[in-house]
Amino acid sequence: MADPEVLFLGLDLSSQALKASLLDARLRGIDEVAVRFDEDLPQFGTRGGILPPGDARLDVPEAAAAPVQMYVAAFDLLWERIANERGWPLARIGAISAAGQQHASVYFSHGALDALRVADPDAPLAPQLEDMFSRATVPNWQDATTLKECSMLTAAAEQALAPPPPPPATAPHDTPIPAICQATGSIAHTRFTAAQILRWRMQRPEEYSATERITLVSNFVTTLLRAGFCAEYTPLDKSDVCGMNLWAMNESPPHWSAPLIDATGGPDLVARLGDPARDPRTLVGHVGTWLQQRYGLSPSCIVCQATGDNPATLQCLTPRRGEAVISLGTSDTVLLPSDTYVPHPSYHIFAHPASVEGDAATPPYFLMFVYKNASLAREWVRDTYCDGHWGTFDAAVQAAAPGAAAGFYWLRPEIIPWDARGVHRFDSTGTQIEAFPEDMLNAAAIVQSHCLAFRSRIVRVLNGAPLERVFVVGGAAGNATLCQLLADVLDCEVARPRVEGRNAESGAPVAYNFCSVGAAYRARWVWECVQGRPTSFETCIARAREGMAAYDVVARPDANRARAFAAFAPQWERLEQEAVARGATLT
Ligand code: XUL
Repeated sequence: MADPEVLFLGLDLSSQALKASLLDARLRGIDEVAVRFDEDLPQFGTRGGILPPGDARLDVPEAAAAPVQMYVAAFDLLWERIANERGWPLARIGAISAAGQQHASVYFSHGALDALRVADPDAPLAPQLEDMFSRATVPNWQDATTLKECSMLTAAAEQALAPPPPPPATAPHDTPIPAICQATGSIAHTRFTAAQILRWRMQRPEEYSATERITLVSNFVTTLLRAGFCAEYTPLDKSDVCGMNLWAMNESPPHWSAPLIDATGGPDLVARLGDPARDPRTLVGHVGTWLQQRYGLSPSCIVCQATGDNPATLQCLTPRRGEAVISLGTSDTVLLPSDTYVPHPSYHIFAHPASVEGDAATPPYFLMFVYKNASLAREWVRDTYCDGHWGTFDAAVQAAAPGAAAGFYWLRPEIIPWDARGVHRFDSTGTQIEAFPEDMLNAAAIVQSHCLAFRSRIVRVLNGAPLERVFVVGGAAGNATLCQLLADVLDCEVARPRVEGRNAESGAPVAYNFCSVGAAYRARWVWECVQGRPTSFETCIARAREGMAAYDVVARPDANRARAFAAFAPQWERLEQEAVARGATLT
């Protein structure tokens, strides 16, 4: 068992904030601190953490990107707050890991490592690293300026890669799988790193040539943690690398995809990216002398590999086979562990961040489905048809029988189904109608559709295996009506992860950011392994939390309604196809 005095730190560099969670050896939260970019660093002029359209610092006016210097300034401010405002016992931290926004990339110029190695602990990092970056901005996941580059990458893969083998029996093979998706686990996406590198390289070749290393945001954070005498670029993580459209996951062992590397940056891109770490337990190194001398971190404090924010959420909630995570927020996201590599254009498949080759305890992959028309569409229905009140909306949802009305509210072009648009309504016989007889039916129609959309994809991927439990997180997870509907439609238990931890001084519950907590879980696991007690991620986390409930069940399926939804599901799938085929219509 770990020394109870040892503490674990998880960081999360997301679009809007840099957050830190401090956990004890039993993984109870001790405290959380955040630096919010817009409010805490107003000198960078971001909105929602990104530069406003047309800002002179953007390499194209309509890009979504953040100034890289803001992230270094946030790192400085975070440690100031941790050490001087909150007085965390930093010498007791045994291990640190991080999470970073997926796909987003940071560009270090030649000589940057030398600058990191001579970082002066008497000064903050930002002014010392001013000339360290060859690209002034970090492309954000919301960027959509790289459509042309996506087509180029898709064509390059199609031309170079042999026709894909027939999909395995478990694959949902309704759609042809492009070569890039077969190889990298995702079709070419505008926000993925390859398209972002390619556009910038074609537009600013001199900046590309000046680049020594390209990291993702996750290993950018761990690289900063190593600042000082022994600084090194830390490696890309095996899960985060799958969000680049560059990593051939379909090969064993996986490797950089030569045709995609060539199309993106030419063969020397590999040297700029470095060799991704294949084992998540492999130590990155120790915390750098800059942090040791400036804030008193212990020289024995280890830095573990960092991963993407969605993989970190998966680490935090550790769904097992037959369990899923559903995050209900600005977008709705489903994370589903998988034993098989089943790429499909409508979702992403990533390596499971805590999987270790040869250890069957953790499934090797997880799938991610992202639905764009989520809480904003639900709010639109609330405001348009339910007097702007959630109470009215919920009552309407509760009153409606399964399949009473079907509706699709794709206010913005949807991801799943790809590019679906418009608002479409159908009555209980499946006939398309302009408006429901009662406005309130829109509330039932939208949430039934959202839950059925999750169901149809999960059921296809599980291919007969039961779904036992979903963990719900995100803003809408607190809505009991929605949780009950999820339980009825998915025919499984719905649970909310248990928040553990109280602030030592105030006694108040510690806020719980799943990504930074998931990063701290990784730190706890790697630390255990480094002590000479190798174990699987799941076992380590379960042992650390022994005796503590990990979640509360908030809804169980009603058998009659579950049967009715199962009976309605095939018709709903037909209606979804019909709505997609109709394209945009007036609302
Ligand atoms: C995932 C994605 C977003 C970012 C958010 O593919 O683009 O969820 O990870 O930071």
